[in-house]
Amino acid sequence: MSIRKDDIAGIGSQFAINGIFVEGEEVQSGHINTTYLATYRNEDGEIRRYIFQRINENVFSEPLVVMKNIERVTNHINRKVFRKKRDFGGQTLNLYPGKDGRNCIVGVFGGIWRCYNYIEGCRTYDVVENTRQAYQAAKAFGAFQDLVSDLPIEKVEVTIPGFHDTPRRYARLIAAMKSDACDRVKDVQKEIDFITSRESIVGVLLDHLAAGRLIERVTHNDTKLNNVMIDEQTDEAVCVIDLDTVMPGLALYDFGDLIRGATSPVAEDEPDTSKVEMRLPMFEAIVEGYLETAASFLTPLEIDLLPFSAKLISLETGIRFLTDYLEGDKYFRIHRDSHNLDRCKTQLALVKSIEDQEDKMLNFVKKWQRA
Ligand code: GN1
Ligand code: MG
Repeated sequence: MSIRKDDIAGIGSQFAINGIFVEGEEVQSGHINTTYLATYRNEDGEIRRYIFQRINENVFSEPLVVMKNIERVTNHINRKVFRKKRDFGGQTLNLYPGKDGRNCIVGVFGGIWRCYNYIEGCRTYDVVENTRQAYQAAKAFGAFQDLVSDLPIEKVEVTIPGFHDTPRRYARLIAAMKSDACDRVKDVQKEIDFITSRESIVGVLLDHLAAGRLIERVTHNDTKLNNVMIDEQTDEAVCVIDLDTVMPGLALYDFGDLIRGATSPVAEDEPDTSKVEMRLPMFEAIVEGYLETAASFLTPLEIDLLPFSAKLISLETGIRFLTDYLEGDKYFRIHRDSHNLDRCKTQLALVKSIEDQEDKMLNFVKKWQRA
């Protein structure tokens, strides 16, 4: 889909926002939705910026349910934040309604669009630069889980069934491998062997859930480092974004995804996997940040499983990238040939790096538990 400046202005004209449209540009981030940053000038000359986002209906087959979840969660968080006068640096995520009062509009090419405030003075990072950022991001996601911990779970609907069902992801990879629709299996035998030799771990968390040892909570489900807005001046996490996958889930998948996304010195699609590494100081900073805000509601078993969760979701994400590669790159947006394969390889390298350090990771968590 290519979209012109006029189209962006046209989308904006359907939302209940003030001012004159100045400019709009695409934000090249995220693998799923299409995002634009739009600038407006109010009558008094004040500049206001907004995010317009088109929901990917290939991924979210029920965009209106996604919007209902987001509305509930942002309302819940904003009510609490205002009541307690607590606000991570002064900004929270708000939905701007359409002029008809609904939480989204039908815009160009029939797509479903929503409008958020732009979180000013902040930026996102694809690669973590220091332990402070890692700590801050983890603290923000822990705080997010804490803020929604009293939102009844039935108020949030499942928008992508089996999203973090690792056994199901694994089964889909095996099916993709068998059908080999794009004749690519021959190039990825090493990756397939790596994954299949770890089949025994894919069900561990869901088995605990089925046995009643873990419970579902309202979780974010996509706690990548670049889904948290970080203050450019202070490096403090200001606000968690990308609420599309907020659903009932396991807190552990959120924690693990933080380790996956904020411990390696290179990006998720780095072609040279020898550079991929789960760096222990980043892990420790994430544990400390996360537990600062999440320890009050986590169970001892959840805390024990923190290191394992990092390994599992890295494997799961590797499985998802490889499946998409074998199926012809239909899910994750790619920017080059073999992009999904490169992404898969970094995930598997991360799994290996975590395995090599799992004892040390566990020791750190145990030390924290005893303190
Ligand atoms: C996708 O949209 P984005 O880039 O924040 C994906 C996540 C993956 C992530 C991997 C709805 O997130 O599950 O972990 O890519 N989101 C969806 O980078 O599938
Ligand atoms: Mg995102």
